Amino acid sequence: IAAGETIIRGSHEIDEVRDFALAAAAGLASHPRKLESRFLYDARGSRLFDLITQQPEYYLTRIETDLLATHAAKIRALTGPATLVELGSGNSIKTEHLLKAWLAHESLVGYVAVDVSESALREASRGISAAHPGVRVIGINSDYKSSFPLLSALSPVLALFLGSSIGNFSPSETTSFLQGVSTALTPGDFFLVGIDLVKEKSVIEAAYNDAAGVTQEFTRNLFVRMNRELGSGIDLSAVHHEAVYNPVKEQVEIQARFTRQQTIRIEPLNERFTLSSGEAIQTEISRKFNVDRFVSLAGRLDLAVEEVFTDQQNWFALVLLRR
Ligand code: AVI
Repeated sequence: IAAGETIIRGSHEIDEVRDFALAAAAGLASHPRKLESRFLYDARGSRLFDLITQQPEYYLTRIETDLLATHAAKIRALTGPATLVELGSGNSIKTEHLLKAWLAHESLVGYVAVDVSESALREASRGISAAHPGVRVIGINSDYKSSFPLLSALSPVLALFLGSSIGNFSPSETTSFLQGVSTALTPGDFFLVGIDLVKEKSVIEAAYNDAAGVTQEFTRNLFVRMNRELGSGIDLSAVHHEAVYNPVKEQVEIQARFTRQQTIRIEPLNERFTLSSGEAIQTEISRKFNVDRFVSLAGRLDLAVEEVFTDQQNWFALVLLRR
């Protein structure tokens, strides 16, 4: 392979607006009403999420980046040579610490970035190729599941799922995701996953209610997108972001509450839903983990713990698993 960057566009045969319309209609018809969080990441949503990661209250990215910077060489020593495959790569900034540790051993490093956002993928791939000529970047523009069949061909692999993105899955989705990764990897491959840990409610809630209001805008942007793509006709001034930590379920529950009655149209399907004033639509959950319980779940799915890296306050963990 030669150094440089390639973008492979996957999943574009599906009609994205129709997929959004069907998912939105199903979510609005359900009780409680909800929308799938994957639709938060259009081009503006991805930019807003990048901004969230820079807010002082949003500790997750800062701590994970420090952990990667501190332990990248150790991670490379534990895994040996491997192609890095990042699922949901976003802006790839944190991954640079790993790439540098890899480049200290090899002149040519393979990095496969998988992301649903084409704009984020193009920008990240270009940035990495320019900064690190020894890195061969392949960007795959699809959801992470579509990349699973590639993993066995790329072995030895270090798969990455960073940022506590796994926290946005329900418990059953988490199990099937880990099962999917485990099945796709070859024995001897590695999987590095970032998880946000259970901690004091006030710290967690501050991270999802930043003072600058970026997270509020991130939630509201989902309705901006619905108005644009689905002709929903939502009064955006009636949409209020709420993020509350539920200590029993150990998850942040993020919803949009409507301060006025709304009729939400899904034009491609010619459907409409009427919400009364005060009704809410859940847009995301963000689960917080306990390391031991996470490691034992992974173990049941044939992913054995190799090493756990945490910060001094025990707020965030990077868990290195071996297939
Ligand atoms: C992408 N994901 C890990 C973020 C989180 O912390 O759950 C999404 C997010 N939503 C609001 N703030 C951040």
